Amino acid sequence: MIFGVGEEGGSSGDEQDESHGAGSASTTLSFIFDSTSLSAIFLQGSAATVIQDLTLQGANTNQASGIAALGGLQATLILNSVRITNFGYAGLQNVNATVTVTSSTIDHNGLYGSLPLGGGILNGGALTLNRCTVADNFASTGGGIYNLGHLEVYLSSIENNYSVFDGGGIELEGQLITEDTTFTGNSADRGGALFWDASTAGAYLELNRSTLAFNDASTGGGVAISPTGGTNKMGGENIIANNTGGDIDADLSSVGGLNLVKDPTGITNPPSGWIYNQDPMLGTYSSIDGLPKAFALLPDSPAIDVTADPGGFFNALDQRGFPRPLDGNGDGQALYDLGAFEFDPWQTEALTVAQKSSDAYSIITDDGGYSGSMGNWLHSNAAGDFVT
Ligand SMILES: [Ca+2]
Repeated sequence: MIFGVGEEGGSSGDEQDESHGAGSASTTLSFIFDSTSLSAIFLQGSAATVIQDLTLQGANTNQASGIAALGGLQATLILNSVRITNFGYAGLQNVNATVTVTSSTIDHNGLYGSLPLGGGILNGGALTLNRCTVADNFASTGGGIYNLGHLEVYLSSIENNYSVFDGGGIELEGQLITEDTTFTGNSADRGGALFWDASTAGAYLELNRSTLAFNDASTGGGVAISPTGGTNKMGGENIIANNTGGDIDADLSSVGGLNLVKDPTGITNPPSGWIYNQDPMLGTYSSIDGLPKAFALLPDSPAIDVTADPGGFFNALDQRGFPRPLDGNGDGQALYDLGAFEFDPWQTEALTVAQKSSDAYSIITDDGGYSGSMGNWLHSNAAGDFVT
């Protein structure tokens, strides 16, 4: 469903198929272009536009985007529960507008012909992503996102994007605030998850409480920053680990914060007070209720209960929307964990109990020291103990 008062549908492509799913609130529009086109949906002018419950599907047959927005910063576009997939150019081009994207997926774009800047998203305006997945996009630079403007990413997953040159997940040449977000499976020559070209005046990076793991690059599998200096801020409370090509390639002489970096060999002037050379003990990479995926933390992870000062802006929830901070190590202090996931010992115990038996069970937290058989009953010998 598309509504609003902006100019819509100004594409020069041919709309081949429009189907409304029976009994579903979601609509799919499929596009096959017969010539080079800017986009399937073209937004111009200063009006506000809302698009929701819509799938835009290209055919990778030329360099067209799913949506292009160029009405200026006063023009607002809201995308809610939208999927943009299989377009040959960047799935979403925000040339200079103010765009907010919520609960949406941008995937498998950027695969046609001469590769674009920004396979999933090319942003030159003001863009905010909430609970979004940017996955499996392809570009020359900025596999998932190429950001020249102001970009904020919250509670999202940037995964499996590929860039020939820099920035497998995100190429940053503007301003970036990222919180409670996971980068994984992204690949590039420099900066597998994130490459920051810090030469741009006024550019900055605020990366907070995010997990960058299992990305790949020739250098800086997690993060690469070049050149050094300027307003080099980095952010804090992140996990940057298990990336191929080193976790960070940067001179961090002017950087503070607190981060866990498993492989710091690529860091020039490593900041004091960070956690180095420790395995964060990441668990499964999974999602709840279709939300963007996140890595769990295993019990005894060094990322659990690290700090009372979370930094950043919105720090009451982890990537899954669970409250933080929680007391993850049972010492009576609720401290923030590093990364996008807040470890919940109660949930872990519940899962462990559920896996104990397929039969009905009961739990006794104080069995009075009884040592005889109790069948499927799970018991502990001290009041208040968890059953494990
Ligand atoms: Ca905690």
